[in-house]
Amino acid sequence: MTVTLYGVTRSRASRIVWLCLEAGIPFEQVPVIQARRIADPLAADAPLNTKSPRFLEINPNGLVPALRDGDLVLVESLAINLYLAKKAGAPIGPADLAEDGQTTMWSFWAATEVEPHAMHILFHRGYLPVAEREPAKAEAAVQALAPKFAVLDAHLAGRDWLVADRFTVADLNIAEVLRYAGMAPELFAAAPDVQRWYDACQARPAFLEMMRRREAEPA
Ligand SMILES: N[C@@H](CCC(=O)N[C@@H](CS)C(=O)NCC(=O)O)C(=O)O
Repeated sequence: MTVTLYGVTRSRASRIVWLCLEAGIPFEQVPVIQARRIADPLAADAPLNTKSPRFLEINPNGLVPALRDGDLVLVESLAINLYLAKKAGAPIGPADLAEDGQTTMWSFWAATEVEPHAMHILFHRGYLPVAEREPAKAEAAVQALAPKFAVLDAHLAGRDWLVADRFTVADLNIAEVLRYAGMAPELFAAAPDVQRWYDACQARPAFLEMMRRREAEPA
């Protein structure tokens, strides 16, 4: 059955687009845009956005992505991907309980240990107008992420993928979170096995198609 994805691809909805393309899950995309990208999100002619009452009924947190699968509504991008991967089953999803534990573990690791710092790098090295950037915040985030990259690098030494010997939702979720740290090339340079694995993730046709769709959207 077709699932409905709420969120433009220039958001964390990218993660769900990649997963659906990778797993061959049919999806309809409702391009809910971030309210902060609109001058007056509540104006009568504003596009559907994260502050629109119609979207807040779906996700009262006012954040994209959200997913509808029949009567089920889910929010939180990495949890949505874990759900869809289990629905699709192996190879993208876990083949057994141990793999389920590992894919969940790595996804929580990315959400709690990596993403907050990666967001500082993204905002203070690229996203914010130059006058609003605080280089010290980006530098502190790089310092905080260096040991996390070292952990990932050690895990990937001699391995192609994070869990089992195939590309799974764990690789996809972690690669998407690390993309937000992309403006800190020094982290990748110090972790060659992370760089090798990251390049392999981003060479996948489903990733390239997701990026093509993302770049086709207005900036
Ligand atoms: N932990 C949430 C974070 C979702 C989130 O922060 N989404 C951003 C877009 S990537 C958003 O909707 N922001 C609303 C806005 O900026 O107006 C998840 O992973 O789904």
